[in-house]
Amino acid sequence: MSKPEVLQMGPYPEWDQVPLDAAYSMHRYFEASDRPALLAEVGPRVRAIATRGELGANAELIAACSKLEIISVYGVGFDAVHLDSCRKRGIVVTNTPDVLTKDVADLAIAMMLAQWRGVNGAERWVRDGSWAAKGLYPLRTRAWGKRAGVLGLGRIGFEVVRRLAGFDMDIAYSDVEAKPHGKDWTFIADPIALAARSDVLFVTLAASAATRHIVGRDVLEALGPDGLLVNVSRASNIDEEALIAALTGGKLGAAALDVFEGEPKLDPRFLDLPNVLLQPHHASGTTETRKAMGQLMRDNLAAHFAGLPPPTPVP
Ligand code: 8YV
Repeated sequence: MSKPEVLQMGPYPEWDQVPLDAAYSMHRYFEASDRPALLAEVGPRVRAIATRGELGANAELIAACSKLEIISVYGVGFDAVHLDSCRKRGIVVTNTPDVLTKDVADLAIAMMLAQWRGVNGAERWVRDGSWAAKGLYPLRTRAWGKRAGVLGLGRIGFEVVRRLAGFDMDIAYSDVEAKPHGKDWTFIADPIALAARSDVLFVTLAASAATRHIVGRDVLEALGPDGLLVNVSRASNIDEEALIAALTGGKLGAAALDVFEGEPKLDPRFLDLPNVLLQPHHASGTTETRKAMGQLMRDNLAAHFAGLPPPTPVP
């Protein structure tokens, strides 16, 4: 029997690519010099799209694949997949939740510590000879005991909060409603009020049209000139224009960002801001987690083509 044809939106590590190539006829969309021509040729035969969280699959692409049955996302976020098209045509969408949660939370905490304790600058201080030439590194901000706000108490937000509790922090969160698993922390429905009582605000919301720019000027200014914003969710949750304005105008103290509009080509103004920590969307980027994500993405495809329900369909 011929192998199912799969359109591949981006590269995967070899440990995923080899089994994918063995089980399916993979068409590498991201490598095609003429993508529309590739789509016109293979689109009508493609039964699955294998994609990544940040790449998704847009309406045009889905429309070009008339026999599409499943979109398997390597990542927890499926905001870049055009869900309406999928719903209308009964296309299954799967993602890789849970396996990456703790890594994303770890990086969020690392970013907070790096900013408050000046880890990158202190390292440069040693390397460039400033320690020997100028003496002690300028004092930084204490992390433990601070007031933390978490915007979105889903799986990742919950793991961030658990870690923050180890820093003896006063913790509050916002979500659409108070969560049973959030009973030990203060629920504040309004993101502006949450920001106003926080020294650090973590954005851990699953992105959707409803959350677009939920962190706008009001939230940023409520966080204030001494506040720190940490984003490990999606860039669309933050109004980047407002963020750059707040950071340059002294209305917001600092930011630590793992995600950007138009990434990897981020707004060049970020590169000139000394009060921003920039990360290359790698919150899930550990070998252990990426292997688990790849396995789960392949398990979803394999179950579907075996006529079984995939393990992690999106709701
Ligand atoms: C990416 C992510 O999928 O989980 C998500 O939603 O955005 C990430 O884990 C990862 O960078 C691989 O592309």
